[in-house]
Amino acid sequence: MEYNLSVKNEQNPFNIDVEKFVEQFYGFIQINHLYDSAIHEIETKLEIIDSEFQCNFSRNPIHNISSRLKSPESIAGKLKRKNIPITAESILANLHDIAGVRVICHYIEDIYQIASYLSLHDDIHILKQKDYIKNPKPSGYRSLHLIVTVPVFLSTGKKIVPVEIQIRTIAMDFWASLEHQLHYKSKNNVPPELSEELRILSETIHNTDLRMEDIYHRINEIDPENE
Ligand code: 0O2
Repeated sequence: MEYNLSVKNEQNPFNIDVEKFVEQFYGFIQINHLYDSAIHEIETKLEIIDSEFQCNFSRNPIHNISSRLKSPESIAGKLKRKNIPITAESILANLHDIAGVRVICHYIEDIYQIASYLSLHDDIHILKQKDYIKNPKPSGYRSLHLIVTVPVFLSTGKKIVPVEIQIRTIAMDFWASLEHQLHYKSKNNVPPELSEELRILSETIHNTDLRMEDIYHRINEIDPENE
């Protein structure tokens, strides 16, 4: 069946400019593919760092890697907040966190080691680093954020794609996941005293991280074969 969408009629009640719609639609599909490919490139690099660590030191610094493409709602919300038009071109030009990779490490020192190994890759360029471990957010949030660019090779040539990498410990991730869920559930209306309690809990969790790392080193001093 042929649909006539070029004018406002029963098949096109909103009088959509179909040509423009199709162009934008394919634009978004291409963007999706590009960022998804960039995520694969970064994940592969991280997996190689982790397995080399296992070969050399008989332990894995990475507990788990996950990734996500920013949701359309979240993209639209961020562009709106920044007063930027919602188009494929402006997404490419203005947002650096469409592709996100989260790396969960065992110890705090693993976080900095992973970041430093990654920075040695000559096809990776670190655009921005935010250290929310040394400078936690007022909420208590701790994590190391890197905005990096990675090349993706397509049939049309090389594209340089930004990816946000969040690196944190299991303990920091435990806090961030629950805190995010609590804020989401309460639609951001968390009373100040509960926000303060969450911040204090983040300190407690951070102290636990430091003590676990200390125990790890003390055990390795007893049995240096492990380090
Ligand atoms: P989602 O769903 O992950 O996309 P920017 O303009 O990019 O520099 P932005 O986006 O505020 O500024 O960057 P920031 O604060 O460095 O990092 C944003 C991301 O960090 C968030 O993603 C969260 O994943 C995480 N994050 C930051 N602050 C907190 C916090 O207080 N609690 C928790 N649980 N997570 C936090 P988005 O964009 O919010 O969402």
